[in-house]
Amino acid sequence: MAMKVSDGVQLSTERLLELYHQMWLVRYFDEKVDEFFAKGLIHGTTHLCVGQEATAVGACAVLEERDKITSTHRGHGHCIAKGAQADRMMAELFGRETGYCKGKGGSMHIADVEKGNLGANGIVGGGIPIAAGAALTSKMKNLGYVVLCFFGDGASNEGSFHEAINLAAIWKLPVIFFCENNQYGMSGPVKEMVAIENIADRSKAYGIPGVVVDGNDIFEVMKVTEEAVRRARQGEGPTLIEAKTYRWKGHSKSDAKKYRTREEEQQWREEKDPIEKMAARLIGDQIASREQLEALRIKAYEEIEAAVQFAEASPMPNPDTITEDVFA
Ligand SMILES: Cc1ncc(C[n+]2csc(CCOP(=O)(O)OP(=O)(O)O)c2C)c(N)n1
Ligand SMILES: [Mg+2]
Repeated sequence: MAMKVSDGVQLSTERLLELYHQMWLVRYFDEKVDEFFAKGLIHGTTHLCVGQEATAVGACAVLEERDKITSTHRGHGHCIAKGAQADRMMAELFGRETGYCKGKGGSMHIADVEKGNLGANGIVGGGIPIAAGAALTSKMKNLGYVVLCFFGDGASNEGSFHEAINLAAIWKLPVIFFCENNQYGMSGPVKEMVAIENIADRSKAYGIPGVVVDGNDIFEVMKVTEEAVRRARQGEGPTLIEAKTYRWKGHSKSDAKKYRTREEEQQWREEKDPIEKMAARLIGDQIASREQLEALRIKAYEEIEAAVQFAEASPMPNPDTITEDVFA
């Protein structure tokens, strides 16, 4: 069986189930990170994307392996969705030698260039010009890949956003600007930080298409992203996508969330859970049974448990290597 998501996207049952499993991998990865932070076993800081699984998984689902992404400070989901190994990611967060940066970088420095992930970024809006630059390389060298740039609602107020989007527009670069509007930038509600209803409308100022999508509906995310990827690949230039979603957890490790209500959180969790939304569609369209989906959830849970075990069993970096891989 297969499901037609749009004119451009037709997915086999196998692929749909793979994506469902990936959504749970993203959720359990960040739930585990939350747990270990609370126990003091992970140091530094981290930003969790629980509740935002459909943007990461849906957007990356319509990319090819050769395509690239740039990520953010809230990037674990992007990483997993672009093919990173959960065990090496977890090891990085635990500061172990087997991690993506040999344990020296942590959450906001994970990159996986082999899979086309140009990296997380601790600088809000920092990935946007990098994405435009990588897209310029693709165009000038005729390499055929497109670049999908993840960034937040807060980042869309940075100068880097406006400068990069303008260059990408005039040069018709193969880039997709994918804004994950999770309603807040730290404690700032987007409604108080942006004077227009939709961030996607900023596209008009640059002469490119802008589209608003339900970021908690993976099928809608795939549909609009596929169209943006098609345009980019055919030399028609960038698209600005704004996916409306919600982060279930606080901004970072210590956040009393005084800037929003528990009722609002409950509403997003109970009525708009992206994983449950996908499950309902798969069951409704008779692609899968509830039991099949449960088995995939459990499989993902076990894989994340194994990732934790791998991280815990891995050695700490040798202190003699402290100056290696460091740029001065
Ligand atoms: C240039 C810069 N300014 C400020 C910060 C501090 N900071 C870290 S995350 C964040 C909020 C970003 O909000 P948004 O882009 O909406 O992403 P979200 O955290 O909601 O995923 C801020 C202000 C930073 N890291 N870099
Ligand atoms: Mg935000």
